[in-house]
Amino acid sequence: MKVYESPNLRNVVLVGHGKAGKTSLVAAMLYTAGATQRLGRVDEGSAATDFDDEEIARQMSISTGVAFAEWNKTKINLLDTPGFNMFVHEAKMMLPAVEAALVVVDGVSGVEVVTERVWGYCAEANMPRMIVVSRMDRERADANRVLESLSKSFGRQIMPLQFPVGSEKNLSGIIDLVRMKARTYELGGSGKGKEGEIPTALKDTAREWHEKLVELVAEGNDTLMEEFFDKGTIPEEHLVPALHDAIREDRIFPVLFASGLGNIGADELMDFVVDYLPAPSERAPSRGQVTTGNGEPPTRKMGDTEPASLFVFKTVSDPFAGRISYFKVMSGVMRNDASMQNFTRNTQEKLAHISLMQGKTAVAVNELHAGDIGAVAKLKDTLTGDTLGDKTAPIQYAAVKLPEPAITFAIEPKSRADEDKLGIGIHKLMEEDAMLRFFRDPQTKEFLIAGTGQQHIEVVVAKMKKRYHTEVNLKAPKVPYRETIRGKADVQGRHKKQTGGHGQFGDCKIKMEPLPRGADFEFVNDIFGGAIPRNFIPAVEKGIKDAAARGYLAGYPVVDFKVVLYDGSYHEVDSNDLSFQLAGRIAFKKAMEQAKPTLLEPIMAVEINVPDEFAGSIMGDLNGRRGRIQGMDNRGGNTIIKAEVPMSEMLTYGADLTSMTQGRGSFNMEMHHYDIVPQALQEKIIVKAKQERGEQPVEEE
Ligand SMILES: Nc1nc2c(ncn2[C@@H]2O[C@H](COP(=O)(O)OP(=O)(O)OP(=O)(O)O)[C@@H](O)[C@H]2O)c(=O)[nH]1
Ligand SMILES: [Mg+2]
Repeated sequence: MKVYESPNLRNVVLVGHGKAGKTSLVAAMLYTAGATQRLGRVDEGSAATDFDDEEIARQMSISTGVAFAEWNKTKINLLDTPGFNMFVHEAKMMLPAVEAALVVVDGVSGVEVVTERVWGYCAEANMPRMIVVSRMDRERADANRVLESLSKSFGRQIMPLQFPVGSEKNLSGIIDLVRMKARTYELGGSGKGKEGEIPTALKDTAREWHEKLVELVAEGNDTLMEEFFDKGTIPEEHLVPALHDAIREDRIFPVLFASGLGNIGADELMDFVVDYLPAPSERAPSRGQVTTGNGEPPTRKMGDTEPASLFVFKTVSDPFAGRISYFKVMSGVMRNDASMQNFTRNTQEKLAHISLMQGKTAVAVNELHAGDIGAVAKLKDTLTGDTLGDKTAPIQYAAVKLPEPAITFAIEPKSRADEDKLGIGIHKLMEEDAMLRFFRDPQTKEFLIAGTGQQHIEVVVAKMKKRYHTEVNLKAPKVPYRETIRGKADVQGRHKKQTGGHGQFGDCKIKMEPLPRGADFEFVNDIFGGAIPRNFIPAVEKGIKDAAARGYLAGYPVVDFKVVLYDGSYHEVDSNDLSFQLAGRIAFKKAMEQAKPTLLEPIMAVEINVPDEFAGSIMGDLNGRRGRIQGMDNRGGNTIIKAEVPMSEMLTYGADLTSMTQGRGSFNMEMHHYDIVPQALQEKIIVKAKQERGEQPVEEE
């Protein structure tokens, strides 16, 4: 395996709406570059970056696949992310590992809900973007319409660098609008186009676009502007580097055209990636997140002469190979068998057998240079988001922030044997799945599993069965209600047991008041003069926290409140930690009685995309679900509705939307905030929660 250095590397992430053609486009590039013997196909389960059993079974990407193509003396690392809304956080997680994104858009649908979502992730990270309109061979694919849809969503910086020749099943070539040449392809052929002149019928279109392109490139650059005014054009040798800079600086978002399945345009796409997208060495130095010692956090350039550091952006728990960590070399040179410090966890790791990943296949290498991407198996403590590096030069890069999971199910092991294996299997899966959570309801003792949506949890259940031979039943989704207070309280909590022998004594006085939503919990110690000895104060706090976790109204955690401990008393002999914990609990309960407790429910931010004719009925339906419409937008015959809706009303929305729109609607939702549950519903929820926990409903006095 040839060794590549930063100027000859390109790291790109493929992002976009589900089924836009990302995985197929990667397959086309790999085949065209000679990395695979055949053109891989998603529908045959042979695409290099969709190799997991679940991906093959569902014919969709579930987690990011990593592969590379060697092209024009450059290694292009390709990170193929899933576009299905429940897995789209993967796109965000890959951004620290790349210098550019290929935003893949379907030639028929243009910009879709997830396209805008991933565009937002890229914009936040100032990530250079190149748009690839794929599936151009499909019926009703239309270059002009897609360009319009792109400009409408992303503005005037959208600029085609190519234009297709022929359309739908007669798609036969691609025009390069920079060099003003055309390439002709055979649908389903080798992927290597034949260069020639632009067909006469398209000469005018091509010229118009070329001029617009030249103008836009010159806009940011005085010397080029002058040249443009003098000569009426900019020669290629000036245009290409200027375009490269404009793309790197997010001044231009170029648009290319292709067909992954038909293998059209992959060669020129790779040419463009090499020519126009930035190399790792062009990236601004990466800043560490944690200050070590004095002053500013350290920074590293993506160069070989810096001390070695690497960032782990993905983990796979393979039942046979064990844990595989995917990393980006952020600085320095990584050699096989190196020992490195994990700065996130303060442990040492040995990186034996580093490799490059070609889909599921590991290709062994001896060294990897700054800017490259690789993988290593069997690290002891390292997980996604960790920084490793040269012990003498500590640095820690920021891990990607993700939203909280949106949905919780109770799961039940099918047998005793399954129960024993359950925790082990799920914990392994959690290593590779950043949005998976697993815990136990402290009251019902049920196992709970949380994720981004029903399909996500179903994938987890399928993996548990296949990989760890553990079978579970899923029970109806649970809404993660919370409790809070709306009033203040001032109470005393006293625990006293002094009958014979060693007694117990704890006594505290607390004030309780509400905090803003999302503030969780705050504890203030306001004891003066030793009314409670300092060493018992954490026990009071612990007692209150434990009680809050168990809830007051319906067993849901109490949040967004502040406790001020301001007085109390103790006993020389009988006071101990436990007594003060119990005093804290008693005080908490008494305070809740006074402080107007209330239930909170999760409210989801929902985005629904339906053909215009369904918009009216969908809005009416949202009303019935206590939804609040936040906005509406029209896009090429479709209406996008944005709304905030309580989660409890959305548990079966996927199926409901399908039946309301004959399968033509799609939606996306994520956790947005918590809000107070209307009074009339509170009582029902409380009664139900108590029944589920096997408690008798309390009669009101
Ligand atoms: N006609 C046509 N079909 C294509 C093309 N590219 C992909 N497809 C088909 O479209 C479907 C989706 O393609 P994928 O490559 O899996 O799309 P994706 O963007 O990776 O989808 P997710 O992984 O779910 O986000 C598959 O059935 C492909 O065979 C293309 O260029 N032309
Ligand atoms: Mg895919």
